[in-house]
Amino acid sequence: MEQAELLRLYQQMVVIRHLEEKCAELYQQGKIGGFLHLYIGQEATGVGAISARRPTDNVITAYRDHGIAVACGMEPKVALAEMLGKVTGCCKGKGGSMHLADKRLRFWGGHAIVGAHIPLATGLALANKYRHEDAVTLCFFGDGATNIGYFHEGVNLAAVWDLPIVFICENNQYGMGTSIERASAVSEMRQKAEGYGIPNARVDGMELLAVREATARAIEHARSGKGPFFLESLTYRYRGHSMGDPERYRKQDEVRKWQADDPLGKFEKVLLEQGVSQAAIEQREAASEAIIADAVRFADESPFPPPEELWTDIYAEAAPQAQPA
Ligand SMILES: Cc1ncc(C[n+]2csc(CCOP(=O)(O)OP(=O)(O)O)c2C)c(N)n1
Ligand SMILES: [Mg+2]
Repeated sequence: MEQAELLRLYQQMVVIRHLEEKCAELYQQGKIGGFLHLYIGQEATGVGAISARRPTDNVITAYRDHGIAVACGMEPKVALAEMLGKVTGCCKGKGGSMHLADKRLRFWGGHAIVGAHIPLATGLALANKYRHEDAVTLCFFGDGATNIGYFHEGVNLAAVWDLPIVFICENNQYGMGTSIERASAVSEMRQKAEGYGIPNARVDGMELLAVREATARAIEHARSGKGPFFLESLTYRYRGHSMGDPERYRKQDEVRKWQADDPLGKFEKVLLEQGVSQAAIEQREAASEAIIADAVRFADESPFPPPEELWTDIYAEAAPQAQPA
C-alpha cells in the first residue's frame, strides 16, 4: 500500500481517538446530553473495514457510531455539532450521538435499539439486489446484539435470499456490564453464522491491515453474488459502556492488557516498518489535533435549531421507484 494511504488511515484513527476524548470532556461539561458511547479501542475495526468499501457501498451500525461515521467520511465537526444538538449537525441536531447519519455517504446510521438495524441492513442489501446494483452493505453490530431476535431474523433472510451483505460483529467482549461468557451460549460469535450456512472468519480487531484485508475478502465474496459473509472482529473498548459506568464487571488489569495492544500504537509500528518517517507521523498527529480543536469551536459556536424545527423531518415523501428490468 502507498505510504500516503497508510498515513490517511492512521490519521483517521487518531482523529477518532481525539474526537472521542473530547466528547467525554464535553459530556462532563454538560454540553452533550443523552447517552454517549465511545469507540476508543475499536478504531482499527471501523477504519480498517470501511477502507475496503467502495463509496457506493452501504454502511449501517448501532449507537457506538462516531468512529464509523468519521471512517465513512463524515467531517468530525458535523458529527460533533450533532452531538451538541446544533443545527449544523448531520441531522440538524435532532438525532444526537446515537443517530449520526448521512445518506450522501451511504451511511445509514446510528441506531439505538440493540440489533434493530440488522433487518434494516438486510433490507438495504435486498434493495441493491432487486435493482441489479453491485453495491454491498456493511452491517456493524456488537457481540451482545447476536443474542437478539432481530439478528437471527435479519441474518437468516440474508442467507435465504443470497444478499450482498457483510455482517461485521465487533466483539468487544461485553454487552453493557455482561461478559460474553454470561450471555452467549458460544464463545465465538462467528459460530452463530454457521447455523445459517453463512461463510465466516474471525480477525484480530486491533490490527488495522488484518481487518482491512479480511473485509476486502468478505466484500469480494458478497459482491460476486455468493451471498452474505460474517466477519467477527475481536476487539475491546477501553472506556465504560457509556458515560457513568462504574465498570465493576471487569478488572483494570484486563483493560491494561488490551491497552498494551492498542491499535494506534500497533499501526504506528507498521508505518515505521513501511518506511514512513517519524516526522510524517507526528505531522498527521498534529493535523488531527487541529481538526478536533476546530470541530469543538465549530460545534460550540453553532446555533441550536429554532423551535419550528420540531415539526420538520418527521415524514419523507417517497420518490417513485423505477421497476426492475
Ligand atoms: C432491544 C434493546 N435491549 C436492551 C438495550 C439496552 N442496551 C443498550 S446497549 C446494550 C448492550 C449491547 O452490547 P453489544 O451489542 O455488545 O454492543 P457494545 O455496546 O458492546 O458496542 C444494551 C443491552 C437496548 N438499547 N435495546
Ligand atoms: Mg459488545
